[in-house]
Amino acid sequence: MAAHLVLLPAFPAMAAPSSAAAVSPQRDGAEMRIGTALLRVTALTDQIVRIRIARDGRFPEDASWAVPAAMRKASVAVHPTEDGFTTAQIRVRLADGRLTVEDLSGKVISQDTIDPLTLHGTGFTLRKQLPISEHIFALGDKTGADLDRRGQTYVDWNTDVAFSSTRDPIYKSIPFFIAAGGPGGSYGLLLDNTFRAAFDFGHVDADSTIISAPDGPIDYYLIAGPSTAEVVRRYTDLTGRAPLPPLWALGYQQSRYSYMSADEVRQIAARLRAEKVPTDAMWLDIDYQDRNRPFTVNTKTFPDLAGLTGELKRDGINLIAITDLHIARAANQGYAPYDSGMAGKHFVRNPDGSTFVGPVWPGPAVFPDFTDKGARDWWGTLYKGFTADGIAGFWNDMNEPAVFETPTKTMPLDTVHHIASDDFAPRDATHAEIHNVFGMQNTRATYDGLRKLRPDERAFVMTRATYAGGQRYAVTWTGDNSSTWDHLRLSVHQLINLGLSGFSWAGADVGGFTGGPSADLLTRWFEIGAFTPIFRDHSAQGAPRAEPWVDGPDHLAIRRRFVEERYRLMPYFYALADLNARSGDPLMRPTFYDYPGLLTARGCDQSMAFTVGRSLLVAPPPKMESPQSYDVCLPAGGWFDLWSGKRVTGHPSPDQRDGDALLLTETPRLDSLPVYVRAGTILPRQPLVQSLAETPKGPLELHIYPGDNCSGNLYLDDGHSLGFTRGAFLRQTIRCTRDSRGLHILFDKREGSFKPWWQRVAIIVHDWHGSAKVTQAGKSVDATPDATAETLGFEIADPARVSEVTVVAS
Ligand code: NBV
Repeated sequence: MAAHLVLLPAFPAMAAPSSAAAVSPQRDGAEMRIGTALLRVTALTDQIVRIRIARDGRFPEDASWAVPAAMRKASVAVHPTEDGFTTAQIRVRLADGRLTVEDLSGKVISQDTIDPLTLHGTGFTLRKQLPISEHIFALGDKTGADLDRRGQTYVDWNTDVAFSSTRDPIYKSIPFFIAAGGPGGSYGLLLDNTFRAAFDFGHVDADSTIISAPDGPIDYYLIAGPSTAEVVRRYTDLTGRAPLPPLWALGYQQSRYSYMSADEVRQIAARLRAEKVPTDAMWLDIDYQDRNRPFTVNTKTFPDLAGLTGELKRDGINLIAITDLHIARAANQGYAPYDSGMAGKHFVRNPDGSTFVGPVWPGPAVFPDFTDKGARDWWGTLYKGFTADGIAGFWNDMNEPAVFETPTKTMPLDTVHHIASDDFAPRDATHAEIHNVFGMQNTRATYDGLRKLRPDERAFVMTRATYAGGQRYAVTWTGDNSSTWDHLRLSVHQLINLGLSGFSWAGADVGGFTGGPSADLLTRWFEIGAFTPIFRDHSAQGAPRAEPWVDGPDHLAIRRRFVEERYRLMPYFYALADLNARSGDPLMRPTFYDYPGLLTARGCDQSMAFTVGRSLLVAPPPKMESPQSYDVCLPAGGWFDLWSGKRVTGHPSPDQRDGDALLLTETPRLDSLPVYVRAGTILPRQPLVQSLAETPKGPLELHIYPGDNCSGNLYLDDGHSLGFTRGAFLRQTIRCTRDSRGLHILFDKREGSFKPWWQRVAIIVHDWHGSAKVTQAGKSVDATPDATAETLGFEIADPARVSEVTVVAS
């Protein structure tokens, strides 16, 4: 049975009367009465409208954890119409008590069903039409058989659970979905309600999207596209963007629950270096602590944490430490987090006013009241010791919050939190309201604390639980997955959907957390993991080891090759990171993000394919264990094989719906992963390093894959400070065009003051046959054709200024 029906059985349902009164125009929207309820639509921008329904005519307070006040206060003037209004981009109709959003040509973007609102007690249900052509995405990393969520029902309730591919709810609640493929294009819907909300996409009723919550405001945002990319960008305008992470966070990261001592950490680090697996971070899980108490160190096994971090740092490895939120209830034992937290009244309370105590890793524990800014500020100060010790980043786990020895896995719903934050009126709130934002506010406290302690450094926080907008404070990972092929497949869908939900920085435990991967599975996971935003190998206590070398030299060699490829592609990844921080475009995307025709492609099994930026298309075997060949859909325009550098030719698809896409038949091989480069890409690469802290030796490489709209981006800064916000960065677009005279490579004006590590740039033109004459500012440049590789290569001085290079066949 659908979860939303299970959730709301206690109240007699009451359909709001559909005979609506007249629409009253407002400067920035319109209002309409529906029985005793009042519906208000406000245009925040020309493509984002906010819909609030006051059940008794009075709106609840205008405050939000997801949408910062400045954005909620934004508005544009609208043009009133008979049944609603228009903005410069969309038309909003409020006829018969139903909300319809159309584009200006009259194509429906989103439309309520008949009788779209039911009020039941404190709860409500909203119904939207789900046209046959619509597919559903985002909603965080919720599980499912497919990337598309259509036909499924989901509940938002942050839950600590070692999940399966059908399990819901799991750790995060991001009540935002994208409907793509409808008549008016893609739209997004954010339900800004922190209670246990439910979403049903055509499961209960094949033609309806049903949204419900047992309590809280009826408050949601509709974001028009028409493209999915525009929806995602606007969603991150609304809820904020993930900040640019430190460069090292893009490198390979090695973790385990747990590396038990400083010596073990040293040994693993030494082995990574000896085996030449490039690495930038290592993680300390709970066993580095004294009796599992957050913000302590077991000084027997980790006698000199500062010494260890310094040593690793000199070797180019950053140390990240877990700091769970459950503070041990350890009175009078010199445990400062407990003593200072109690003194400041910073913990969550029982209804009778006493401090709530629940068992977690340290035994009886107390829980910081993260919705109170005072408690958040106090929490932030707890990082002082670790930042002084040189710990580079922090891991906020268990923040659903997980509580042991209770069937609900969390605290009772009537536990009392205090809200004193943002533009909320100060008040107490029950856990039923706060549960889903608890983890997000935990990461906010950590992030803000780190920003204060190291004001000019980028803060790196990773979280398990979060809510819409949480991308402003932390990166995330998908929690306790299993070492199965099914979970590797699932992880691709989870990471794509997280990217569409604002969480562009996300990873899944490479190899799987529980169970221990087979050699083949771990190898394949490294291959795919190398193209995911956060690339971290992690495994559970008691599970077989999962470091890259565990299955012998042949597997290690393949895994190393993929880690190396990630490092060589770092200039491309970092330029995507910069774009992401400014636009919201995720790094890892569904193929239809940049190639909308692929949304409905049928001639190929697209279920594992994804793009990294617009230029790289990664196409793992859709049936992961099967040796059977499969067809990859390559959108029109031409593609190159990343590994051979050569142009690939596909065959036309027999299915009309595939548009102009070509199909390419691939046969799975464990030692390779099909990755294609869009024709029209200028792909930056760098010489191999073992750590991103190392200065690469040699020239920057620019690989030119000729094609339409040919361009590429460079972005660089010091990789760790906020200097880039003050101009200390390098940003440059490079374009290429072809005409009867040959190929022209144009270096645009460079922005920013940062000086690059390279003095020379090596240019490799792909799909080049024969010799050539290359000139730059009238001077000829030596160029070497390679008949086997079908390339032309030459080197120029760093093109810091606007310049043009011309390549003419000779
Ligand atoms: O801190 C231990 C683990 C951690 O390794 C894992 O990644 C988290 O998802 N943590 C959960 C606590 C309990 C695991 C059984």
